Order: sequence, then C-alpha cells, then structure tokens
Amino acid sequence: MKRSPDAQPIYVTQPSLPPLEEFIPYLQQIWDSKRLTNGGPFHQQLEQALCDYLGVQHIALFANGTLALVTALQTLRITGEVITTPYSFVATAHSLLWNGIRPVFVDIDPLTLNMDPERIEAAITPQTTAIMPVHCYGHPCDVERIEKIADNYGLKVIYDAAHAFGVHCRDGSVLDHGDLSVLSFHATKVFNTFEGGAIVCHDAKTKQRIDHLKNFGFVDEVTVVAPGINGKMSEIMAAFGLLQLKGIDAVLQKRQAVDARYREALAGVVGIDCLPAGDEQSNYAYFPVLVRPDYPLSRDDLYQKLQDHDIHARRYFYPLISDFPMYRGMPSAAPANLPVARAAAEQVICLPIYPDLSADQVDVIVAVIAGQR
Ligand code: T4K
Repeated sequence: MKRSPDAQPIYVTQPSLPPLEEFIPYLQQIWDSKRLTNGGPFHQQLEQALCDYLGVQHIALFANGTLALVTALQTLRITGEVITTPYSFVATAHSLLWNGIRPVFVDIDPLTLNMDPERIEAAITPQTTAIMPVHCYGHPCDVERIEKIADNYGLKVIYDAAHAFGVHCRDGSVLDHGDLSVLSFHATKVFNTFEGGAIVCHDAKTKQRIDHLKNFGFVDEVTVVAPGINGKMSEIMAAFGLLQLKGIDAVLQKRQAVDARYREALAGVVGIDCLPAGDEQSNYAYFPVLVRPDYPLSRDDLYQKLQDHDIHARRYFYPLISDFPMYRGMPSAAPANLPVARAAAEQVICLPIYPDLSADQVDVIVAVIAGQR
C-alpha cells in the first residue's frame, strides 16, 4: 500500500528554520551598517558564540566546509600522502587533491564505520605527513589511538568533523582532539548557516594563520603572506548562525526523540541493525541502518521501496570515494584493501531524521521497512 496521495514527500533531512520575522532585525542591522562581509560584527559574534557553545578555544568561520578542509591542510603545510577513509562524502578526499596531496585509503571499523586505527600503521610511508579521519555520522573516532599513532610517527591529525557539531566523547568536546577539526554548517547539517563551515584550532597563532589564509593571505592592506583563498563567511550567514544557535538545544532534543523512536520501533525488525548509539553526547545527525542479508530485500530494493512511498532515504556513503574515477587507480583504492568499507557502502541506508519529522512519519517509515505497507 502506498502513502496517501496528499502526503508530503519525506526527505533524508530538512533544515529547521526559525520564524522569518525573527531574522528581520538582523537583516535590518546589516542594511543599516552596510557591512556585508570581511569579518564584520556578526562574524565576530558568531565565532565567540560558537567557542562558548562548543567549549573550544578558537574557531575560524568559512563559507563552507570544503573550503575549510582545503585551508586546514594549507594551515599545517601538509604535503605528500595523507591517510584517510574511503567511507565519507567526497569532499574529504577532494580537499587533498586540491592541495596536490595523495590520499591513502585505509579500511573502516565494522561497528563504528570510522577509520580503523589498526590499519593506519601499515599505510604509513616516508611520504606520510598527516591523518585525516572522519567522525562519520557524528560518531567519534577512536581519538586516543589515532593520537598515539600520530605522536609515534610525528604526523598531524586533521579531523573532518563535518557531522560532529556539538558531539562529546569521554573527555569533553570531540573537537578538542587532533591538530585541527573541520565543521560543516551546510543546510543539511545539525547546525546550519545555509552554507558554511569552520576550523577549530587550539592556539591564537594558528587561528591567525587560518584567518590570513581564508582572506587571500592578506595580513594588512599591503602584505600578503601566502597564496590564500577567499573562504570568508558573509555577515548574512553569520547573523543567521547566531539566530540558529539560540534554538540548537531544542533542535538536538527533537532529533534525540526521533532517534529513540526509530531504535525502539526497529528493534523487532529482523535483518535491520541500527548503528550503536554512542554513550557520549551525540547530535543525532544521521540515522544509518545496516540492511543485513537476512532482511527480505536487498539494501537497494529497500531504498527503491522507500522511494516508491515518497520516502527519500539516502545511501550515504555509496559509492565509496575510492570508486570515483579520480581515485580508483590508486593502489590503496583497490577493493581488496577496503572490504569492510565496501560491505558498508552496499548495506547502509540513512533514514530520514530531522527535528520536525513527526512520530507518525517515523511510524510510517518503520511500517514500510517492516513490510506492513
Ligand atoms: N566532509 C563530510 C564528511 C561531509 O559530509 C561534507 C558534506 C563535507 C565534508 C563538505 O562540507 P560542505 O562543503 O558541504 O559544507 C549533502 C550536502 O550537500 C553535503 O554538505 C553533505 N556533506 C552531504 C553528506 O550531504 P547531497 O548531495 O546528499 O545533498 P542534497 O542536496 O541531495 O540534500 C539532501 C536532502 O536534504 C534533500 O533531498 C532535501 C534536503 N534539503 C537539502 C538542501 C540542500 C533541504 O531540505 N534543503 C536544502 O537546502 O549532499
């Protein structure tokens, strides 16, 4: 049975937006001051507000997460080879290619779907300069083990924390780990500024270098210290971020409720495994499930069935990054090197999760999965 024809499509995510009238005063200020970009007052306020909210020392805002990744690598002057995961959004590895760096893919852990620390050492060569893990779906990587390996071999660690806004691990914010962490504030993320991103760093000198690099390398009107890029966040995005931040706790609570309802309802569905919830502070950014061989349909058939019901789940992350043409010739992209990632890319489907997804909608999605529709 299909959903009723007047039912709205359900997408994998939907941004939560505050009432439009609440944004007008911010716009009025921008119109009055005529300050549109280049580190204006809203930009500065948002950097401070995010440091306070996330509990981090320094944050540099960007126009999007990809520019922040590209700049993070420039900040630490990373060259040669970087060890990373194939199980991510393509921007992770693209940021390396943009810097002329060779990605070296290592397999993932079957439980967390994050980079498997056991595999890192074997991938290190004299050209390796850094590790770029991803906190996939917002689940923290094994930060302690990665740190140990990096220390032993003198490598830098840049976390792609695009999914990890507000996530805590055992000892506090996950963003405190590694040399740098990169956030995305894209429309599809837990916290959004329409488009946007940021680099989190631990000292003022690094923050200053990032600020130069995101502004063409300018230090002052007449001094350029590096071939920087234009990565700046505009005032309108920063203002929107300030407004969004006011509602973030409610957003996280609503996401948690959706997550809990799915977990309870899917517990009895044979062949569907929910990825384990972290015992730390999660942000419920995604709801990935594993479609096991004992489920009556293949993952792709379930994806299609959901589509037929106007439910647009997504196969994040299929195909693997290492299967895209610009990567697949690399030795580390060989399928035999990445069996766990390959299996995950063929079995995982991300179900819709967002603050305004109603309990009834969750029940409909579960009923379709359970074969009751
Ligand atoms: N690293 C990682 C690990 C990432 O996941 C990402 C981005 C990055 C780095 C790079 O960060 P950014 O440069 O993007 O800041 C989406 C996002 O575009 C992308 O930001 C995100 N990861 C990736 C996982 O997902 P698509 O192609 O799946 O998005 P799209 O347009 O199909 O949107 C998904 C659904 O969301 C739509 O079906 C409807 C809904 N939606 C989307 C947009 C854009 C809305 O309701 N409103 C909207 O404005 O890539």
